[in-house]
Amino acid sequence: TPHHSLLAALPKCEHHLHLEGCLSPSLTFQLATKNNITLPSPSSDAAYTSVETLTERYKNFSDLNDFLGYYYRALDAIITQDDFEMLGWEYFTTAAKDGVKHAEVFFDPQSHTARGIALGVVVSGFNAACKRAEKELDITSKLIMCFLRHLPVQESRDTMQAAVEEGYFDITTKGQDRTIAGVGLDSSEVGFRPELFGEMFMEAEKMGIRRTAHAGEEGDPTYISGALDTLHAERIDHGIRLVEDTKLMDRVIKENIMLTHVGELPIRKFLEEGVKFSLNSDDPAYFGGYILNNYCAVQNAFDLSVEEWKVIVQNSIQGSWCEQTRKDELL
Ligand code: ES4
Ligand code: ZN
Repeated sequence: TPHHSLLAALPKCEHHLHLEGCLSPSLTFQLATKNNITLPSPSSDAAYTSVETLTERYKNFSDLNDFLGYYYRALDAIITQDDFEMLGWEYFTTAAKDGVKHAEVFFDPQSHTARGIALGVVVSGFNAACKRAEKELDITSKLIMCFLRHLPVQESRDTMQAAVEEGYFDITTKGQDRTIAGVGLDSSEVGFRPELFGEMFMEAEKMGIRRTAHAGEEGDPTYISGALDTLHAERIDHGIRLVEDTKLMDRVIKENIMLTHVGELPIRKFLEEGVKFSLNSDDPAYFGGYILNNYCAVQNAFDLSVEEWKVIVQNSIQGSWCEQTRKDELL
């Protein structure tokens, strides 16, 4: 597109990227072979016949749960600490090419610990990728540990407790080089209300841990207000359905809540009303592209002015959880 190089040069901050969502079909097959893991047989699901058929299937998800089924299944191929570091590195090298300067990235520990992989293996692998990205790519980063809301809340509590006890949060660490700054909430939304996780998030807040939650992606606006009221979410991931509730929209503006990865649909409205949002990669291996692709798609759809892009970029720097000195460098 004509604006590609202009958009590529913008100093981007990413707030909505699932590291597991960077697992491409080719990397899935590659790791499955290396680790001797059997993916579903093509006779049970023809999508697993080849990299090409799986890639094709990824273009036709019917809804969030259809996507999540493939997303969780592919993770079976990831086993070792090096695998996690490689997946993280896959993200950071691509992000660097797209002009990302600071990235706050999600991971889903329960999708791995449920398969018998130690939390420390997951965290250390991703953490290593973060450290390497800072050194070699000039990308600063934070990890956000997400809880899978479709699983029993007790499993999330156990995960939280293990992460605190093992010292993985950057606020609780004792001189170790850790990067987990916050907690999030993801997976199937409808029927798994944010309120279920209220107590946990309040404990996290007391410890000084940052908080965000997927809300209003498929769930109605009460999922957004629930996340603000009971999780004290500092950002809302997606939040597309905020457009349905103007009163809530006023609150989001007043409380300076940033939405992440809103997609194309309500962008013009959010810009006009003054709702802050950032554009992000989300699950690039599944939804056809990294952050720059999404910047370009928005430009193609809305033909935004340079001034409007400036607002988007500045809001995404200000809405980051990095140190003020880093923000000053990027602004
Ligand atoms: C996700 Cl797009 C999306 N929504 C909810 N949970 C997720 N986990 C990974 N991608
Ligand atoms: Zn997401």
